[in-house]
Amino acid sequence: MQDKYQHTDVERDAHSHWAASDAYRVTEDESKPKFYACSMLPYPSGKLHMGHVRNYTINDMLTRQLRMKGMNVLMPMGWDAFGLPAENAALKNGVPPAKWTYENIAYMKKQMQSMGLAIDWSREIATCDPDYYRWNQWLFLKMLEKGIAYRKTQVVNWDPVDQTVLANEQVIDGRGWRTGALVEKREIPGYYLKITDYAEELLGSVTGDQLPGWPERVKLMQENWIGKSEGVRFAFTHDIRGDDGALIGDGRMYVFTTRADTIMGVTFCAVAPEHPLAAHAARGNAEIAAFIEECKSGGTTEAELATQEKKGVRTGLTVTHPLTGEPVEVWVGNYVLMSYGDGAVMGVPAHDERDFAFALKYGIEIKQVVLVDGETYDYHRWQDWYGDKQRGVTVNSDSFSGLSHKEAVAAVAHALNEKGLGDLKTTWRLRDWGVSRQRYWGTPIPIIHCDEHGAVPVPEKDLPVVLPQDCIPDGSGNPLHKHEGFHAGVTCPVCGKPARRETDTMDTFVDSSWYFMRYCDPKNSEAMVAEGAKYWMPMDQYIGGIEHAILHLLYARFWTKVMRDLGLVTVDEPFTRLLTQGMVLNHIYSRRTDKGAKEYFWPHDVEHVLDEGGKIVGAKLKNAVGDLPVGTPIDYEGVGTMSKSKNNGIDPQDLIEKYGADTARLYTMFTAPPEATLEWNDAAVEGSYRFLRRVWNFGYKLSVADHSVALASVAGASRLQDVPFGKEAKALRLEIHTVLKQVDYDYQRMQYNTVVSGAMKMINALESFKAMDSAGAPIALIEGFGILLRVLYPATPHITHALWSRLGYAGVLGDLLDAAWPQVDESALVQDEIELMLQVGGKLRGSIRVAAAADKAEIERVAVASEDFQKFAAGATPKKVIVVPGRLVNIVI
Ligand code: ANZ
Repeated sequence: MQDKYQHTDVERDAHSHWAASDAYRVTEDESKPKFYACSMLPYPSGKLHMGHVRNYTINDMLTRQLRMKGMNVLMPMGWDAFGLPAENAALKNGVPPAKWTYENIAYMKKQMQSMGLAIDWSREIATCDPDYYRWNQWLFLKMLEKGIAYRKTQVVNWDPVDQTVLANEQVIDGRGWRTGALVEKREIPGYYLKITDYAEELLGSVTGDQLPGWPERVKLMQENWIGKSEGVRFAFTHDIRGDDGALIGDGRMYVFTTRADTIMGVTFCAVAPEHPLAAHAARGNAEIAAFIEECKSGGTTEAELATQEKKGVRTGLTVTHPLTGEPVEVWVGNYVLMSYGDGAVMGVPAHDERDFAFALKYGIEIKQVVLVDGETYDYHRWQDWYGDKQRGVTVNSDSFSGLSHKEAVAAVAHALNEKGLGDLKTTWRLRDWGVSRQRYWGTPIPIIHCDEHGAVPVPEKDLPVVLPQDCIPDGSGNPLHKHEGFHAGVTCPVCGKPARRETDTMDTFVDSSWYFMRYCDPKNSEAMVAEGAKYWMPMDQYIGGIEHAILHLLYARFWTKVMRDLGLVTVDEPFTRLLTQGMVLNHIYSRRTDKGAKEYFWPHDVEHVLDEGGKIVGAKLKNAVGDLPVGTPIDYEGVGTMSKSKNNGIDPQDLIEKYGADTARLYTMFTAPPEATLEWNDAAVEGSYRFLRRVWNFGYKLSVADHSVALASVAGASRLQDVPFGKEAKALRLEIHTVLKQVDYDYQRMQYNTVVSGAMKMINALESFKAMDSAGAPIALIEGFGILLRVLYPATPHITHALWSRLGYAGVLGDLLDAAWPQVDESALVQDEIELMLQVGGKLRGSIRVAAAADKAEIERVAVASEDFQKFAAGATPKKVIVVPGRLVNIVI
């Protein structure tokens, strides 16, 4: 055995050992309980970042430990290989997205392998592989048949210069990211999936008790996104006619409100810029037309709408209030969404904050109709109580006055219903999922366009529709339009006449909605999923970033339910437990250049400037950077997520090369609990490495003696109870087993940082044990170190594997991969003697040791006689002695 810890040799040996036995390949073994743990599949961006290292190490610790506990564990890996960055790289470097993607995959796979992850690579998937995405296409066809997928027009971002559709993230401040041209909204046809049909069920399991293993905050985010809203939908009648003389909307302008109790406070109505009444008013009115045009270039997300300034124009149209019969003016408002409710709102400035701002700006009447006792209404300033549903009582509302929110809503709904104008209604925020993307690098949508028969589904037998691998996007639209090979020989499945393929591809969220099920049957060419999914699903533990808490998880849940309804799987929910790992952060250092631009500096080039209290007050260069000399003052921005653009990322590869994968793994596990953020700290990386060296050194010292006798007794664990351990050996066993008990609990709750601190306590206890002549000492040591190795193994599998084999544990207890998890020996926890805190007059003055079985009188006697007490009492006699069993003795003098 090498006397020094050589991580490169240790890790190489471990890798070849595992490779030789194909150690992580799993099958559907019915004789064992299964456990399926999976990390969200990475995008093959080029190389691993620290977030990946953290995520996969959590997954690895979980599966390695559960395997030792006798479970059949699956940890798969794959690549979310379609998407925009590959197209952007193609634009920049002229390499086809396929080539770029596969090269990245190869490199990142190597990196993962160097981390020593227990991945079953036989199940690897790349979503850009036709064997995978054919099933996206297949299920899409099934959804079309069932009416879950359908075609309708959609609004897209159009870049008029590049003549291309832009993704939302390619629109920056309303302009195309490449051309800088003002982006237009265009309506084009696309495919949608009816996720709204599943809204109630998707909501039910996040609000009910079906997902106890999910973080509350993620469930709440899903709940808000689905956004079930109970209110009243009703119509304002009118006789506004279009150019054809027909009543627009049959003479009814519908609105949705959650505050029907405020209906008597309506002083205006507002419609979305895309509403038919707005379009009508804009005809022949340049001001309105210009306003609508202006709204088109604004943001479309709800967040953008919520923060932008509320603006509008009067249409000159009026509608009739359904209960008072009074005319109400109609405005066009930029804060009204066409896609929510009916694209129109009743304006109640007195009780809705947006309407209030709008009314103040345009001088619209504000009419108070709700009162909260003891409050005074101020018409110039919004106060929170104006919108208070709980405490409010209706006023100024004729027959609806004096009612609570609930009573008033019911009464108003009833009155509207009597008039045939409206009723109670549930509205959802959730929209159907638009899956068409006007992009190249994605799953082709399996549709053929025929002049005569329109959009015809590709027959199932012709799947997959294979995406050409040789396109190099040039920024001007989807290259599939021009790719003649893609369209060559395509005929209409109905009439057989020449036709063209659909060139839109699917949203990449489709790919990630079910890959975790494909891992279960990765090579099946007959079916999307089969026996494997029956065995492994639902997934027992899913691990990923909080940034996927809404869309990805919602789509995956929806997709699973669709597959269930098609009889493909039997589970309702795909993920039993979810862990959202915290971000990895690092310090950010920057400086304004002479030209006013911001320049970021690598943390290794900078040192902190501290005040007397040790607080960071600034920073300066400790290495010369470019023209800047050592000592140049630099701005310290605090900590933030590691990112390329801020020069504060740490490359895991450097870390692995310098210290080894075990240190990288240990560090990320030790520094923070998995769900908390992790602040980078170079000194702590060093510390992790030093700790592993200590473990190695201890193992090396043990290795020089022959331990076959001790190993034999440790292997036959039941006989350990009979060993007459001496006092010191007993104390060591007490410490080791106490920590083991804590560690067991921490493993169960995936609190891996304290698992590592447990291991540190163990090495401390082992190192400080010197009483080799204590009875049973060698056994206690060999037992203790064997426990330490197993406790540490899931975090640092290489070094522990090496020590386990070289010290002979493997010979008696088997390969560490499948060695039984150590059992807490309850008899080792029984103490002969215990230590109690000694207080005098409530102040800590020392401690005493008493027999564990000592009664109160005996404890009092020992305490009063103790040296610590005598010193402080200085002859005084005890007035009272208080004993808190197992903890302390307090003597009052
Ligand atoms: C009048 C009113 C008075 C409202 C009041 C609120 C407070 P949630 O809870 O999110 O469903 N609304 C309806 N359709 C809209 C649209 N297309 N665009 C923008 N806003 C719309 O919100 C329902 C409320 O959002 C509705 O209730 C409506 O304003 C507004 F004191 O009606 B309320």
